[in-house]
Amino acid sequence: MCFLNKKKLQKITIFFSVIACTVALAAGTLTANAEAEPAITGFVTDTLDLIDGGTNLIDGGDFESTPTGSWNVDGLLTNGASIDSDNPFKGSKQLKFVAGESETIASFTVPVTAEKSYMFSVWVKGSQLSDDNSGDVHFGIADPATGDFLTTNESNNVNSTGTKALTPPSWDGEWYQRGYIFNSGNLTSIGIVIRGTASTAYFDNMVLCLEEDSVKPDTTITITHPEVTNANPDKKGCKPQHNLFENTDFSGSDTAFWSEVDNFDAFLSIGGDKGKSSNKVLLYDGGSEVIGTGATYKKWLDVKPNTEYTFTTDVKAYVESGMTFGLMYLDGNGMPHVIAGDISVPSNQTGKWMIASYSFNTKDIERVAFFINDGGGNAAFDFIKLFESVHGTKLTDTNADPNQKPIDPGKPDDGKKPGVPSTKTGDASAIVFVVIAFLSAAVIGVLSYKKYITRRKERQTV
Ligand SMILES: [Ca+2]
Ligand SMILES: [Ca+2]
Repeated sequence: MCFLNKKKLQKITIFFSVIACTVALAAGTLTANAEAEPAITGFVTDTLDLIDGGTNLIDGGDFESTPTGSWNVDGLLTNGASIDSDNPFKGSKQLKFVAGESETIASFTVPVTAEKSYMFSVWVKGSQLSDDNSGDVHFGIADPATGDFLTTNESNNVNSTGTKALTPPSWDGEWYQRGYIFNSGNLTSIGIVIRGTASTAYFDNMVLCLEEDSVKPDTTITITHPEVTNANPDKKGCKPQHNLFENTDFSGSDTAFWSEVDNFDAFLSIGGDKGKSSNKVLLYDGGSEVIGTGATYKKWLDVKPNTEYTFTTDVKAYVESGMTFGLMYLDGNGMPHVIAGDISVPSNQTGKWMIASYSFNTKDIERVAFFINDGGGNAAFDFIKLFESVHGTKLTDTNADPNQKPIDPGKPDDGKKPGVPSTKTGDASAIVFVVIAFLSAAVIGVLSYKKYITRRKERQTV
């Protein structure tokens, strides 16, 4: 394609365009049988799903079972990537990529037909930025011979010859679908490459298919959302064997249930209550400011659908805290929602053990997460419970007055991420929270990674 049909360039570059076309034609004449270069042809696409009955050229792209081909090769699995079950997007497993201090490159190849248009897509989640995670993962289709990512068809333009890779669009710990359309050009196999330095990201539902087999993602999967059935259940307690949480008074030495979860090390630890050091609790340290990073800890648990459960926890804010917590779930399209609302300790209740508790029906949901959103300040949790309400008993294991009315969890707010407080009409503190949330987002957005790290280091020395 020569420049002559690019209208905006036509007038000013007409002379050079003629030369460029002449050169291109001459080259074409000299290499009449040359095959086309592979190239990305559609960076912005909404057809990132495989049509029903279509063929995914990546065997086991959901990473649920180990197939005989495609990704199950040393080039991928011994180079920073592994199959893990700590963060699945769908099902129970996903690909986890952990890049070390020097650049890590994981790849595998897939046979393709030359001169065909293909769609590549994957769900990706970048871990929160931290001391160990620089947010540097990039991935996409590469030429197996060179390892270079494909260029866009813009590369025919002398002004743009760079290779193009995809990145997680955000490092907020949420899943996003990324992908593009490309032409295989002269390639009969393509490389799927993930590269990065000092970064962690997760991948699931990876698809490579002919473009004609790609369709718009179905965003119309509807579910019946969980419903709060009782904002102050009588039976807030249960026997240990009915509690889905483990080591819920934190006295046990095996802390893996709580600690082997993303973001635990960022702002959580298990240690003595500041008021009574012999009582082990889950300690939240979001620094001395009321504004935190907005990062979220999520401990996922399997639940039965259409079943009533009760959630109860002790919580104490040592100082005024912007930290929020509660239970969340994902809808059929993978979007997060909060059951009831984000719970926060009222500022006039600091320094005292409070109870948060409500009962809800799971409806279509089979997984919920206990989340803690890093909103700043210091707090502690103890005796965390989630149990089927039929097993409910009087609450006896609590640091608080068992007859205390639980903290109002507020209203559910569909379609928002946990940790962004909902606005309650006429509630001045809620408005303050919203301002804080905006400030928090702005702070995170503006601060560079280095400033963020400096801030966390400063906190650690306080
Ligand atoms: Ca999966
Ligand atoms: Ca305890």
